Amino acid sequence: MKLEATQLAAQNAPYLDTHDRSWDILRQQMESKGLNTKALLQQLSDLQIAIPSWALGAGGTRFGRFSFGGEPANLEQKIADVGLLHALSRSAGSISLHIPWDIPEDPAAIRELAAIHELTFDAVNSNTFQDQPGQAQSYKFGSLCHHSAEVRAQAIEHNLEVIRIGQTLGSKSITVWLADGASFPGQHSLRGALQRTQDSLQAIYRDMPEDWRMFIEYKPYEPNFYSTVIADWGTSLMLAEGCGPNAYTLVDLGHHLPNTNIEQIVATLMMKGKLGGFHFNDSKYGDDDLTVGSIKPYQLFLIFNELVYGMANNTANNPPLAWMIDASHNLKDPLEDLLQSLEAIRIAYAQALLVDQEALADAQARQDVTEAQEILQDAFRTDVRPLVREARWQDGGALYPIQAYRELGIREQLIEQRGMHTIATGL
Ligand SMILES: [Mn+2]
Repeated sequence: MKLEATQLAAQNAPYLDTHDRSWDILRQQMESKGLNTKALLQQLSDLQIAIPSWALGAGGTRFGRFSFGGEPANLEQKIADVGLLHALSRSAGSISLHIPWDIPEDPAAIRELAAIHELTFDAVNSNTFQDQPGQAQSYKFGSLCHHSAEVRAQAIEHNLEVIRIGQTLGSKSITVWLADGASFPGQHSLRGALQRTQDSLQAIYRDMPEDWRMFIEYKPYEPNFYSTVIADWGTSLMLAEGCGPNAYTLVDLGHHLPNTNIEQIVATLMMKGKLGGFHFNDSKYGDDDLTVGSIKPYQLFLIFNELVYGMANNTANNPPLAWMIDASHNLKDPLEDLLQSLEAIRIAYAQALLVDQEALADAQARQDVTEAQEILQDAFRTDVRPLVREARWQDGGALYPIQAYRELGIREQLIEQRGMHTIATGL
């Protein structure tokens, strides 16, 4: 199913007046502060977030999974779902594939289908945290870190295979996330496991095409509960530097111990030009994979503030970032949940763009702590939703994406086409 521009225009029509009034007020406010609203609209329009192919069905926990009607049953339907998200939000212009869950059988046809939905292929993701049917070696005790050279060789080859599949679709980067670790002290040599992981990553990097980038994701715990081999950003950065200039650290918001200062990690990595990618979600306690902005919107804003600062002061040539939503939806309609995440990301970005960086630097130089806080909070407390809406509307999207999704009866149509009991591949 594909949304047509005329359908969205008709859907927007009754709400245009109300939107225009709120946009006029905000635009005048911003312009009186000397902000260039045209430039802001363009910056918002340029921020495109990848949707992972595993996020379109209902997620689950280790206690159970409750399916959702009309889930996409194959890659073609997943692309159609991302196409719907992009048509409504104009901010989900790419898809991130997980291999082997979504191996394209006919890459040319898949590329063509993606193009119809105005989508490109972002980073591909490897999987050595599960065993696949027919696989010779098991990853039960690790993959790239494994004691056995045969297991490591199989895991290295899998990553290279993922890169080859990505090449057929026009991807230019691979994200490596490892579940490798130990659940009990003494289970493996901490140093030995790290050394083997470094050697394995270097082997993948050596065979990676020159125009590709490798993103190394970290996570402090889970599924192993005593130690994760790549536990934190420092370890990831060290491994990336050990691989070479095209290897970068990837920050997943949920992959930190509680209360970690993630914005500081962003600032540090961008200072070194080594922040490659970003996985968005939100959490209260651990890797909860909740909707972006649902728990800690101020933290998300502070992170975007560092990203905006880093992009504007890019002395270390940090490349453009690969943005992706990495959340799970146990309760909500996955598409509605993703629309909420996309909106939260654009809102935080818009708020960060409002920060008066000059005034902030001046307040910092004068040690005026109160004023510095006022500057940040003034931006954060601005209701930027009319700005985000205007950018989306100018790009041909829905003024109110979730409302449009519901009024157009999209889930009902998907259930009618696909049935109540389809299950999307993924965890
Ligand atoms: Mn992630």
